[in-house]
Amino acid sequence: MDNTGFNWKYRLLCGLCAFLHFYASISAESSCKLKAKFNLSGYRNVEKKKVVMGGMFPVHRRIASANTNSSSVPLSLGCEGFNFRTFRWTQTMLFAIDEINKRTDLLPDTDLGYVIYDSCFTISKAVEGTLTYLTGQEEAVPNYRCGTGAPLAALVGAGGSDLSIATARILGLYYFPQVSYASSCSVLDSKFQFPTFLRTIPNDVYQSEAMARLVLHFGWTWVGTIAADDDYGKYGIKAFKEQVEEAGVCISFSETLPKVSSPEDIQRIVETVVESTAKIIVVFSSDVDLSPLIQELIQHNVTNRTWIASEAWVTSALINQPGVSSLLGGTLGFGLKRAEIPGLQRYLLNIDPYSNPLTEEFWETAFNCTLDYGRALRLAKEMTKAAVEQGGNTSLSRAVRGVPEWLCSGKESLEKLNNTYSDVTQLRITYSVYKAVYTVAHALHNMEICEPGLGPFNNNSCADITKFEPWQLMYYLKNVWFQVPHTKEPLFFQDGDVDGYYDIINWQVKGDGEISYVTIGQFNSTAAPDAMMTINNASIVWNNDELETPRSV
Ligand code: TCR
Repeated sequence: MDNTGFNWKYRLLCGLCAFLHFYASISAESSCKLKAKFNLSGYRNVEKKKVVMGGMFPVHRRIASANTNSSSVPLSLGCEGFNFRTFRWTQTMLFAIDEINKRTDLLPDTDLGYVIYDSCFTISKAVEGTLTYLTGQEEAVPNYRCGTGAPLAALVGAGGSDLSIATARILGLYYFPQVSYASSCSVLDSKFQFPTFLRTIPNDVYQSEAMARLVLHFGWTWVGTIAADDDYGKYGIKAFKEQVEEAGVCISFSETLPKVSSPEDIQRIVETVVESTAKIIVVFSSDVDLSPLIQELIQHNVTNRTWIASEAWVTSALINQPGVSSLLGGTLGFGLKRAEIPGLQRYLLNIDPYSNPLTEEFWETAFNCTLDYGRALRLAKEMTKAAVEQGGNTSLSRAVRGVPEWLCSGKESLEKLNNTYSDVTQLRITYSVYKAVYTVAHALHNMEICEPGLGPFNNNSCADITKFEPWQLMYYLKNVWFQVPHTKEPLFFQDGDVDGYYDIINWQVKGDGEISYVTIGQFNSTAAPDAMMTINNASIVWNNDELETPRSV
């Protein structure tokens, strides 16, 4: 246990780990009693104040299919499809909180705790999580708020824009701040609709503009577009189209990717792509929604296209799978600012599989095993049964002998696994999560160090960090200015938004067929209009290893 005196525990709600509550050393009879215990050893044995921060991440890809039977009590649905990339984001939030709690110059008298929710990439789960967070109730009861315990700071989240739009509307009612790391949709800039929404990811208006400039830069006049069926895809592609059409570019086709699995829709899009004469295809979508289409295009041996990637899939391991190079080699796309975060990889690799149900699920999915002896025995028995049906003999001892095949010890080596989770070469959204956590910490810090009589509120008063109002934290968030640790990047908001900066990334196929991401230019919204985009044409490698710019038809 470290000398910050914080000892974390989790609570699992709603069975299938739909929400995970991690609380600061709570003697957790109920979530209304956020009583922290303190480690009184060491020199920092003064009782610290505490504040709880919320985090929401799409750790699973979808909710399990709904039970349509209306004759029994409806239950909150479970989630499926574990996502290693987004789980890394979750762990990065914990890493940042850990770093902050160890510091003596940032929030010296306050410990940060956290509550984390899995939105499962689904609006209903995000709303459910928000209500649970606000009310402190396991079952979300609006308008109910626990009277005691540590105050809640902002919610870091929620992931995709459609989720954040839903959560920001609820949080906005209470003037409760939300700092998003991935919701880039342009509608979220409306302070009228979303008064307490801030983000550390640039607004997509910049990305759409950058894409349009890219198309015009290469003189392409005929392009196809594909967008996800969500706010990110629809608004992003709309802004792109408006700008290129104004410049005389024609849109050959506009397709929308299905949100729920639909092989027919995917088939139709494949046909459109194959039949179209457009060789340049712009895709505004998350990797999760795009992946089924990419798999199908590979099956159809589609080549000779140039893909323009939006930020959400440009460095995604879910898309960049073995075998994609003939389809996607030469892709150009936009990536957020990348950073190195010292110590993060070590932290990720040192994860304790037993610390909570999400880490357990992570471990079991990563190593394709179970940590539970009883479950391993059950699986081994089932295998023996299957063997018997095929004429073998069965016995308990045989089943027991089969257990090691299923059981994992929790000591397996993550390092050897080479999983996206611990890959720290492309920390872009991850860096955005890191910035969001520091943003909240700096706002709280400024609140903590406020001098009575010199404060920003009524009669120059200060807010009390042990019982502040959400709008008071909002004041500090809006006015935050700090340099992000390690990178020294200055961070501040202008109407809740940050500047638009992107790396322009080219997918270059190496000798072994693997793809490397090569930065061939930048887009910077703060530069003069004709200097916003810089591209080094000569360093681009196009599809089929061509060095010459492809034509649009
Ligand atoms: N903004 C998207 C969601 C998103 C995302 C990602 C999801 C972005 N980048 C990377 C998964 C992985 C950017 C939105 O909906 O606003």
